[in-house]
Amino acid sequence: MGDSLTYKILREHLVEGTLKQGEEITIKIDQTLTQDSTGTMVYLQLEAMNVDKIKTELSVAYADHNTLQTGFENADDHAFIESAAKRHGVIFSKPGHGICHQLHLEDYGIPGKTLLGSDSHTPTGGGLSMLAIGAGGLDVAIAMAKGTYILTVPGILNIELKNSLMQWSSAKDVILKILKELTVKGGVGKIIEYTGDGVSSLSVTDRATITNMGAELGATTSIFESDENTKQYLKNQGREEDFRPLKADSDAFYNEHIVIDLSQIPPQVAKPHSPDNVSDVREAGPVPVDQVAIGSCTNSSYTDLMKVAGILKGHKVKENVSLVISPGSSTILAEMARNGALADLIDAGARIIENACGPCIGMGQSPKSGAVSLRTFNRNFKGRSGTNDALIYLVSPETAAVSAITGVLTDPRDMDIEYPVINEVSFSKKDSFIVNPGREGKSIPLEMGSNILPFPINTELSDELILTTALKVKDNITTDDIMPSDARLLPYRSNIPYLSRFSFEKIDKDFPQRCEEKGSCLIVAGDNYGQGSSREHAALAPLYLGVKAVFAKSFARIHRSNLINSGILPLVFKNEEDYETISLYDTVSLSNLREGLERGEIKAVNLTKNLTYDLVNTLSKKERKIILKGGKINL
Ligand code: MIC
Ligand code: SF4
Repeated sequence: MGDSLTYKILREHLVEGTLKQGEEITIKIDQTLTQDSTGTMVYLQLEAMNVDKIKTELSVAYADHNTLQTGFENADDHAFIESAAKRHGVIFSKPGHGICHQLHLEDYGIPGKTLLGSDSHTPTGGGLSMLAIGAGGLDVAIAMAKGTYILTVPGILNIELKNSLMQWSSAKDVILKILKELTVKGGVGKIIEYTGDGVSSLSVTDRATITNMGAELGATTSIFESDENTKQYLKNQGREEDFRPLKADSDAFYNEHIVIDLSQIPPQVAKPHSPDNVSDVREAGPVPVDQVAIGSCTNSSYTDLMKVAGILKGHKVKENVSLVISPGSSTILAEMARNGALADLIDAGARIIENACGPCIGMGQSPKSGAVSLRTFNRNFKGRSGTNDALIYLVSPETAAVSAITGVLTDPRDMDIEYPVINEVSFSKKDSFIVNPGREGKSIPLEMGSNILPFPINTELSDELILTTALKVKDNITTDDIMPSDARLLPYRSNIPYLSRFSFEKIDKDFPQRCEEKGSCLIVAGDNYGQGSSREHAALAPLYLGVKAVFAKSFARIHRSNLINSGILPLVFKNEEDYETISLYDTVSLSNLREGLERGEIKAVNLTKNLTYDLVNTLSKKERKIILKGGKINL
């Protein structure tokens, strides 16, 4: 049988190991990206590794998350990242340039290359046929230092797309529909490869919307082939020479195969508080709306925003509605300023904010109490907007724009309005927001602001642990739950001691204090623990607070790696019923850990209840070494 596109790229990049599902392999990483809210840790870690020269072909440090400068902290972080980037030969993209994933597509992505990014939505690059994977900051620092990444070969899920979309439905509706069918756990342990005759009807940015939200499925990454649309996209960006045609063999082997008929997908909406809580927009009904937010790495491309401008032209945003737009890049915004579409948006009553993540990560524009906010973003976890009781709905740009006019959640097919047809344009590019690294390298001093503190480092694993259960949580806990991030807390991403005081704030605000009182602690969790973002702060803050182990029914991929990298044991219940029997404050002991890790099974004793638990150690040999050493930095 032939190769999938994924296997072709993995084969080209294989450094060590056997390319077989479930095997651990080392692959060459061609490119890395970091952003500012995970980036300070990455560059602190790179400094700690004392690396002279990075080994990647290209590495870019974007500043796009922490762009509200309500105090000195974010600007200090940017100055630090810029200085570290110069020291290590990394390109720095200044704040205001745009959102990392949109910018990387426009300026640097190359079909067939591997990309590792310290952000969970790095798979956006799969729209441009990259094998683009999100990872914790330390793994990205190591990829820069060594040019490699270790990965367990996932199963390949082939989603065959048939036919083309109906008018008013778009790529966002496709991925929401897939989320409805597969759920937020449906992609765990998988790479999703899209094929079929429907692919040619989707532009690169449509494809990127779909691969972007593969992160919400829990997938390692998602990928499309590289074809004439890819060539046209690169040509429009002035980089036709980066094009390379790529597709799977016609008899490629896939572990799973499903078919989606694009022509049968009406506009979709993900209702509060999970991206897989999806229904047809018509079914969800005419929910009155307070805020509409358009942008994010999912839906802020030129075509998306031009469609929004086309819909809003000559209309007025409903009186009770605040419409806020954060374009994906300065190139897009400048083009819309030149062609007049920006004026159409402003005339309609849109609030234009910076080219950045903005409201997607609660960095400003938190909605009013109890508000309904329609967003073209990718995550609608409770509290992520910065307003804990807000109800966030995820929709396409078309549905968002139409609903901003009507003031209620509206299927665009139900409004008598002409469908906006958007023509391809060649972008005129400026490099005003780019700082290229000079030749001075390590002689450049690091600019360390006073809020940038050393990251916590674990100690070697002891053979016996006596832990207090400091928290018990349910299924699908997100990293936004573990380490909330909004305009208030994002400025402290470089200050783990301060940040850790807010760990699990929205679920159990006494958790940090409990840890402080009890010393060595345990977290008990349900399925898919740690889904969502790549922020290693969700491991570093618990590490700082004394968490030594997490017992869960299952873990999300990136968070599991971040726990291991921090030397925190991620252990899985052999019998899921055992989860029910552990209570807050129970004392749990783990003994003969080294031998247990070697054998693959560990026994824990609940000393409070006199019960024994079997835990499965899912650690690979390499991961075991990391845990024994108390984390990857130590190793
Ligand atoms: C997110 O969308 O949650 C973020 C903010 O981009 C995170 C990264 C972070 O927490 O800094 C992600 O997706 O990895
Ligand atoms: Fe930024 Fe939101 Fe995309 Fe995360 S999901 S990278 S916060 S735009």
